[in-house]
Amino acid sequence: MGTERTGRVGAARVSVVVLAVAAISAAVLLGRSGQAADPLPAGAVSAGEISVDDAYVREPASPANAAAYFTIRNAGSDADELVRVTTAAAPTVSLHDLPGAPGHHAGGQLLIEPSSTVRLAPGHGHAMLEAPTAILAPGETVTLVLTFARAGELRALVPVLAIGTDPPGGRL
Ligand SMILES: [Cu+2]
Repeated sequence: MGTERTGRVGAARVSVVVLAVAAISAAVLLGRSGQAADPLPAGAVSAGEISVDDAYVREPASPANAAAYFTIRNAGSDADELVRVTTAAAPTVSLHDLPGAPGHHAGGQLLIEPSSTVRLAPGHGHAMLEAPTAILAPGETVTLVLTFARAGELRALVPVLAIGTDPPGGRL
């Protein structure tokens, strides 16, 4: 009898220890998620420390060209650069009208400072799909390949939005 009782007490102590360990593990997990950087927005794609979201192509007013817009976030501690954008939907994509480069000029590379966000929006830069070969009608999607100097290639599936509709992320 005595031995049995001791056995039960021992088992009870073990389960208390197990519960305590489980509670500590849960606390550690919660702590980790609580300390995590801002979660990526829905629909974001990422490569390394770079993520892209709120990407869209505006339905073109003329078939000669179409503008793509997106938001780039750099979560890293090093600057990165958007070197080029390509797509199967157009033979040439140029960065135009970039922030800090007034006018509708081809802008070349786009610097993304550490821990910063760059949003391209009407009047604040766009990637221009020149002479697009795809039909860029609302409801269609286009795959853009963004190449960054550090993070490498990032592919974004981008919707074509009808003229006049609000962009993802709202108007700037
Ligand atoms: Cu342009």
